[in-house]
Amino acid sequence: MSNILVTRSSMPDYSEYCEEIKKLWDSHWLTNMGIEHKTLQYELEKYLDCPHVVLYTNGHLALENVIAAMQFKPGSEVVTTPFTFASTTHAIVRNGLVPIFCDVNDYDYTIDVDKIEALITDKTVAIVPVHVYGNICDVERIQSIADKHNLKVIYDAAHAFAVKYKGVSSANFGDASMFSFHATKVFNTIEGGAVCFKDDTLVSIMNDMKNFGIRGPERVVFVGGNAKMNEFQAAMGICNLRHLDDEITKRKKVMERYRQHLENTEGIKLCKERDNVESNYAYFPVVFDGYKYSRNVVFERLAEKGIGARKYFYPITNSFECYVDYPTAGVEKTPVAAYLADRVLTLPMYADLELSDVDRICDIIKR
Ligand code: T4K
Repeated sequence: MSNILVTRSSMPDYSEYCEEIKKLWDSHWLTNMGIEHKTLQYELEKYLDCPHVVLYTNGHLALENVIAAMQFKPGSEVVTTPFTFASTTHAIVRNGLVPIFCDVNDYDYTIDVDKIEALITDKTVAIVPVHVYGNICDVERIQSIADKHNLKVIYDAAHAFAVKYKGVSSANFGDASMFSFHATKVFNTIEGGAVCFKDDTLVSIMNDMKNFGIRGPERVVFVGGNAKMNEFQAAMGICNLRHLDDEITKRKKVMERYRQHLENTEGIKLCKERDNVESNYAYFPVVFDGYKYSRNVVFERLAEKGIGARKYFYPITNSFECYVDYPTAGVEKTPVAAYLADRVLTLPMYADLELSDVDRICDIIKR
């Protein structure tokens, strides 16, 4: 039996991708906002129903750059959560800002909105919440807190591509949202990412950030870097976008099969979904609390059988070695995130995962 990993990149047919990149051999135009880049940007603005989508070479640089674009004073504080991938916290810190870790709720593992205000000081400039696993944060409460305290809201929406809340695309909440188009994501451009927003004035700065601040052959207006998406990445995105809705439908079937097996199992907790959310079924996290085996034992048993579940997200970012000297670090300050990190396992989830494989995975867990 072949190994099953936590996810498997979605790819178009080989011939479809070859057809899409054929024009690159004709033009020899490989990067710097060529035709594929322009087409993908246009397609995504339509798909996400968002006025501005700026493409990036990966999600992390997209997040780092959108935070930089806000031009916060160095040393300012940003309220965020540690139950996330390293990228979220690193993007804040690499901008010279101080992450203030807020706990998550034990319902859908997004930021606990009841705990945000107590963390706000006169140094706070922004909230960077994470739509973890594709679960949409309480965007209404977050916005009202931000409005009250005059803070920016930048969503790490790396997991939430194509998710809608009350019919509104996840690209449209807060001041900006970052998506990751990494190979492991519901929608991929091999590596890639985007910043999405409504504010027209952000367009030029986000473009300057990713292309050296170059505005014309003889004009450089800003000290930007290089974070452009290339034509091969964009071509992959154009192809993958054509099949995305089908992929999400297939993911839904995988999720339903897992739920049939695992729901109402003593000691196993499944993530709850907020009302009015259209999900992308990005991940299938399971929390082992009082189950007959610990998370780590289940992880090892699955691995012995060739099944690569993952401990997303363990360790949490406020326990990383690189943050030990930060006064705001320490898992004891975020007990729910610490509890989850010790108990959660994300099970294999991708569109082409066979339902019989889901049966096998659940059988191993239950035995
Ligand atoms: N914010 C959040 C909340 C994020 O989760 C991420 C990324 C970011 C920001 C930053 O976005 P990017 O800059 O990455 O665009 C993976 C991904 O590398 C990372 O993108 C992702 N989050 C994170 C949650 O997962 P690893 O170290 O677990 O990946 P890896 O290489 O172990 O791959 C996991 C599985 O995916 C493999 O077992 C098989 C499958 N896979 C992997 C690759 C690389 C494929 O099927 N194809 C592939 O090409 O970090």
